[in-house]
Amino acid sequence: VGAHLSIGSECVNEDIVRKLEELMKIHDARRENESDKFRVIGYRKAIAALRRHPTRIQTAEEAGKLQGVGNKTSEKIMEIISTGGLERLKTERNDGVDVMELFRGIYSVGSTVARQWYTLGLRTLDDVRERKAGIRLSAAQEIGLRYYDDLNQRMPRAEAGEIYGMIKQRALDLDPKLDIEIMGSYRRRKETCGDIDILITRDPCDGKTHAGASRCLLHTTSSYHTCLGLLMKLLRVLHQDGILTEDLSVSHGAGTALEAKYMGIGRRDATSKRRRIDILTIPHEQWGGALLYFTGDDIFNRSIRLKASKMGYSLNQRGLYKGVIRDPRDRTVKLDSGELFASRTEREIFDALGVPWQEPWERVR
Ligand code: DCP
Ligand code: MG
Ligand code: MN
Repeated sequence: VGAHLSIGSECVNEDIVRKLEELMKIHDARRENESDKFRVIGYRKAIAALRRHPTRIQTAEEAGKLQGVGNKTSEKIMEIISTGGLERLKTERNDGVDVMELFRGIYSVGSTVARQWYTLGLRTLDDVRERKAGIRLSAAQEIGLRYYDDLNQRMPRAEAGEIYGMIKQRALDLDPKLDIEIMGSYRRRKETCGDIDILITRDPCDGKTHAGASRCLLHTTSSYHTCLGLLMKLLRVLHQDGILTEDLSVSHGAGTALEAKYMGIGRRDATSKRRRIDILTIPHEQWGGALLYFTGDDIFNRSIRLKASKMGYSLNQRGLYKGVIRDPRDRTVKLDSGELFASRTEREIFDALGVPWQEPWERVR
């Protein structure tokens, strides 16, 4: 932990990091195929390793030893060291990449829409505002366009903490028995946050043990009402108090997936920038699974999910499942969703996987 966590502080390999970051951005903006996606992940790992490396990289051998740095990347690193440039950047970067990056900065605009607009001849945000070529925007995209500058800036950690505190207070005013936690980059102690990720649940039995779960009234009533009903009440209060300003989406799971998720925009006070806010309400027994997933980071999630699947489990945002049967022809299709094995706490999941405990701020790329 330590030094590399402070973003903005220079590291001894900063020039290499910058060039690789630029190349990563190009592949991220382009996203024509799966290989672009894997390249992005690969470069992210390599960049993280470079940032952690305390000394100046000088040889290809040294570069190759870094986590996530393969032959091709180490060749690029050597090129940067010896020439100060990277030929690949010139050949890959073109007008389309920059414009797609600009458009993808609009909330809810992905690479497909960005490419479409580019193909239609749009080049600037003004083109989008004028609805050039007759393009249409969804409600969320319109909000994304209106607050483009605000939403493309990360907020200081302190501001995320303040907004979280305000939301937590309103939630506890509604029901003092709620469990509330902030997740994502804030929980990992990053210095800046892209958004605010909040998890809410409630123990239906108030922590008391019952002879059987079915005896507990709230266990037999559908958690659906607990999740969505509570969330709606909270959203109303937050709007009344001016903490939430715009809604982007509300969704809830059907059937046995009883969580509800809110995505919206809010601000600390009328003079502050608008910030992205995510609020998730979940059934009590999924607390650990949700906390683990939404604390991330996403690279950490990938590796712990891989570990779970190698052990015959399946890990998702609801928890660790045992006995999942996948279609051998298409591993993404579950023939049997298995049974929930561990999910109440993060520790329970780490233990089940035999993974030594890692604090949230140690789970970093
Ligand atoms: N997550 C994931 N895979 C995704 C999206 C999210 O595993 N495709 C998990 C890991 C993230 C967490 O959810 O850490 C929260 O998502 P955010 O997009 O809010 O990411 P962070 O909070 O980590 O960073 P930021 O400061 O940019 O919000
Ligand atoms: Mg976040
Ligand atoms: Mn988020």
